[in-house]
Amino acid sequence: MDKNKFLNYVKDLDFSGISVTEIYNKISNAAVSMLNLKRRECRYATYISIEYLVGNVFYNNLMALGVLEQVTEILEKKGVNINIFEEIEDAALGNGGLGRLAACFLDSAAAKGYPLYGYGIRYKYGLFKQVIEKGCQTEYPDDWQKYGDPWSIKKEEESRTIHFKDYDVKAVPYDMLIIGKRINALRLFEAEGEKAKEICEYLYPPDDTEQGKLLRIRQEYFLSAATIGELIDRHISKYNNILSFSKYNCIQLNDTHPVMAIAEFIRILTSIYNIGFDDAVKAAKKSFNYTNHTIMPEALECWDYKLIEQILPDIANVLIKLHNYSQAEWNNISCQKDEMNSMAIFYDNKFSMANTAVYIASSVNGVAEIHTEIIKKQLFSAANKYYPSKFKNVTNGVTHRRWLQLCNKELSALLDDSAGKWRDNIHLLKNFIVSDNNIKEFKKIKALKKRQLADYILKRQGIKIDSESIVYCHIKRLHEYKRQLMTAFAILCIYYDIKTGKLTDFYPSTFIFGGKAAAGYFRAKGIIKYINEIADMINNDAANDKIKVVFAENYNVSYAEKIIAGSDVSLQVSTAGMEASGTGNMKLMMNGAVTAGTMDGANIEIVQKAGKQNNYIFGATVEDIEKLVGTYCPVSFLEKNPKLKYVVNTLIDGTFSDKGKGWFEEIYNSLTKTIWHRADNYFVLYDLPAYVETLLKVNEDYKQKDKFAIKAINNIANSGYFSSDRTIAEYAKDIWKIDSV
Ligand code: 26W
Repeated sequence: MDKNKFLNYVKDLDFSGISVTEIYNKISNAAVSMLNLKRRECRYATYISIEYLVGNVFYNNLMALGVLEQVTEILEKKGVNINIFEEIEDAALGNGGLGRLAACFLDSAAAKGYPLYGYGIRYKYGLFKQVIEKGCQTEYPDDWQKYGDPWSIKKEEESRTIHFKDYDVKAVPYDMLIIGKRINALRLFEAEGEKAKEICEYLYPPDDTEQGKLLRIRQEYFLSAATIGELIDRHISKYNNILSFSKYNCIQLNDTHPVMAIAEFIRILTSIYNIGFDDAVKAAKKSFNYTNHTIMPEALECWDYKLIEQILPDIANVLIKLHNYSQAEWNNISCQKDEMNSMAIFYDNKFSMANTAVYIASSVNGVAEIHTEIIKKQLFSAANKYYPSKFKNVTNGVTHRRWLQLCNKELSALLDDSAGKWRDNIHLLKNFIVSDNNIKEFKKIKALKKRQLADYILKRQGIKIDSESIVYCHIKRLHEYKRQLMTAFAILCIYYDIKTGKLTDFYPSTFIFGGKAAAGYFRAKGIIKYINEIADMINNDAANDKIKVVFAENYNVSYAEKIIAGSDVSLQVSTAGMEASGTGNMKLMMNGAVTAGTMDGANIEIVQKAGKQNNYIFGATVEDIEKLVGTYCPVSFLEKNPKLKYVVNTLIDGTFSDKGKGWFEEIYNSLTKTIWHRADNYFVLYDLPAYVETLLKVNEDYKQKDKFAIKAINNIANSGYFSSDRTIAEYAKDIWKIDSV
């Protein structure tokens, strides 16, 4: 079906008596029937990720097909507002950072014509739906398939069997088409079989029990083996020579979750193609690359030998052989014992998935300059010493098609006027200059997006915000290192200064939090409750007309699009050295928010590109923290700051109640006592005074509306670097060696 036939089909649709979901499926199915996925005769890159956070693909795909505007008009003539499909919930097959990045990469690769296919798991339930009940996060299954999945094509005939020691499962592929200059696919495997159900039921099932760990291992192997098996079979059927595999394929491992793909690859070469172990390792070294996304120890997977051996004995054997092989290699280059232990694949009866990846991968990259320096100096310092050419930085990026063109079409239109063909060549954003017209137009557009955001929040949560106020947003997964707690304290500091009359001319402000806490993360859920308690107190204070606090419920890709377009200030306040990169910071920069943040992750590069004078940097740096450790005493720090002490004491003085859950006292203790972490492990109290000062400076500067708009325009003009089009071009050239067709 071609475009005109598709549009005529939509025109002829009779919507009477059918549901939004049915209309959604009819239009999507018709669009998919227009497409066909044909693989090319060229070198491919394969991206393996345990999670993809694709969000609502409907608008994105219609835009990519170039029919979004016509469909919008056709529906309008039929009395249907295309926004009704917002209720089709996001396919949240990811939990945040690295899963959304994977989705951006696939979008950019297709848009720029690179042959990049994604491989993942088709979870029955994606990341839980967050409902805030009495200020607390409650998790509900995200039954995303109840809306149908019209953008995926089931490929039953390409199913394959995956063997565990105790049972087999069938991996059934579904291709979600990724539309751009060329059409690629995200291939998601669904597990079928009587015991298979649990394997693709939930994303990241809890892995604190042995059963949970085994399930996680099964998920990771299921994905790895289905992908590698398919890639090898396809290569053999086309070239009939396993040793030319790396000439036509390269594989990017998205964090450590798919690292068993390396062992599976070697297992197949040695046991099926009778390739010697030495040659199989060499072939693996030419085929795999690894991206590290975090230095948090809890995220660096190490699996007990006995767990792997219990369900995947062959994989355990390969990993042991690989360990011995690597130790021999390191002996030959006279590594010291402690260096060999820090690089060891097998150590303390556990397999280190990160060390396995670092040993085999020909490229190991971090996701922002500072992060890559940290993994070279700390996490993988020995490997960096002996294999320096392996280590690269590829700073993250986000697709500006979703995070600017789709979510802010008004700003995109303004950019069309002054930045030429920026949509296809994002570097042209540099032509978005500061002019009277651009200042005027930008202010109008930001005001409009704020009104739209206010309408969306009112409709979705019944909370009214002042769309003339400054909108600060702190939107990201709840984690202590991201310091949502510090923002909560800063708001209280400002609120109390207004109450006591110390702060008189504070410009009305709205603080929007958004993000989910991992279901088992006790302290993060306590922080959500604390934020909601603060919101209740402040929002219901009749005397207060200066501050509003909103916790965006069930923050997901669609909600993010609205908040990002409507925000003035992007709060990026992680403890320096802990946020590998961040990607929300880039999305907000593209939409004209200034960054109030610490020198961490990609914030550093954002400020480099847009200029310190157009952003607000504060807080301890990585170097400062290295000096502070061992000398910093939060309790005496509080004694010296009575106002901070008053604010922090609201956790335990009855100002707020956590309904007896013990959250608030536990948070208070984490700041003031050394429990399993040192007291105030993330330097929340230490950076708090500077944070409050920064928020007040932003507030003061905002009153000069035109000067503030100039900062925003400079951020937008310098945000092109943070498009995933640039990121993908770097991976394609420096790591994958693939061409855009
Ligand atoms: C919120 C805690 C957390 C930390 C790490 C959840 C999940 C992880 C994953 C294991 C890794 C991950 O998602 N890291 C994030 O990856 C993004 C994309 O590269 C980065 O922008 C984030 O800084 C990083 O935390």
